Amino acid sequence: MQVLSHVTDELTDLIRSATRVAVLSGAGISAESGVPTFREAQTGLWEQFSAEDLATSDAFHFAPALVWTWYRWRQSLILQVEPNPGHTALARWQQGLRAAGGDLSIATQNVDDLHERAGAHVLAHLHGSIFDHRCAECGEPAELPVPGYDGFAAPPEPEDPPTCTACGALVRPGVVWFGEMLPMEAFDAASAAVRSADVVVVAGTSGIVQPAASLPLLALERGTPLIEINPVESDISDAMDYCLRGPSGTMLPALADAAL
Ligand code: BJW
Ligand code: ZN
Repeated sequence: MQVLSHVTDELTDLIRSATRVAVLSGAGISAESGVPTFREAQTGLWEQFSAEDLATSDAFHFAPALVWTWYRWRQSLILQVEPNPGHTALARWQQGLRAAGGDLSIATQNVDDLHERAGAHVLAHLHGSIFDHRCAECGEPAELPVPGYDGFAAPPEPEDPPTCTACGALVRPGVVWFGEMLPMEAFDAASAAVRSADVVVVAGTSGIVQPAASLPLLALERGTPLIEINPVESDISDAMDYCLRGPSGTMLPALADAAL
């Protein structure tokens, strides 16, 4: 494994020759847009809880208003921020490869829409979307207006979730909580993309949460080069061929420049 502070000539040669690139992104790629990562300490109304405590169906069952308001507030925050140079570099790289007959696929653990707003096509949202809603009991989709919170200020108090028009149960966010299955189609598409890639880029994830954290390891089956972008070592750094130690807002534009 090579730990690097910049894109070297060797890495440039590797990237330039790759026509099929698979990118696996996590919360770190949205950090420079102002979206807190999942494992950062929380503030305001939620400071006594870790995000891991709130992202479960048990938490929603026992404290629905608290969990619901956390998600509505996070939606507000995401709507108030913009994609950063990491997102736009991936969109540019994807467009460049597609124009040349290749492809760059993005599978993200993120529930935000910043890749899309940067102009990229996302192959798989492995943990769902924070902007989708469905009934917690019957699964009926629910359309809701944009939340009225200021995403930079904590809401004054928790609000109850709305109820399902079909069965009257509570409406929940369309994300994947701990203990729940990932959407099979998204996981299969991400696996296939990694298996058919010439190079795999893993950006901004701690590599803690399964089964998403095991996706990059599929690249090892064919000896496909793995590149990690993260300012610090992650749980999956040891499996990487190259670790670019820095923020994705700097490293992804450098990789895209090397590629195109
Ligand atoms: C930067 C940066 C910058 C900062 N530039 N980088 C095997 C072993 C042990 C446990 C399990 C296992 N298999 C399954 C489990 C259980 C569980 C799990 O993995 N638990 C772990 C905590 C151990 N997994 C599940 O429950 C999954 N389901 C499942 O396995 O189903 C099968 C099953 C069903 C029933 C019974 C048994 C099995 C579901 C997982 C769902 C995860 N959902 C969440 C919440 C989504 C909704 C929401 O957002 O609220 O997804 S959890 C949370 O973690 C969120 C994230 O997508 C996910 C990953 O986090 P991520 O992206 O890595 O963020 P961070 O914050 O951890 O890291 C950020 C990184 O960025 C850091 O490294 C920074 O350094 C870096 N960074 N600035 C680049 N500028
Ligand atoms: Zn229902």
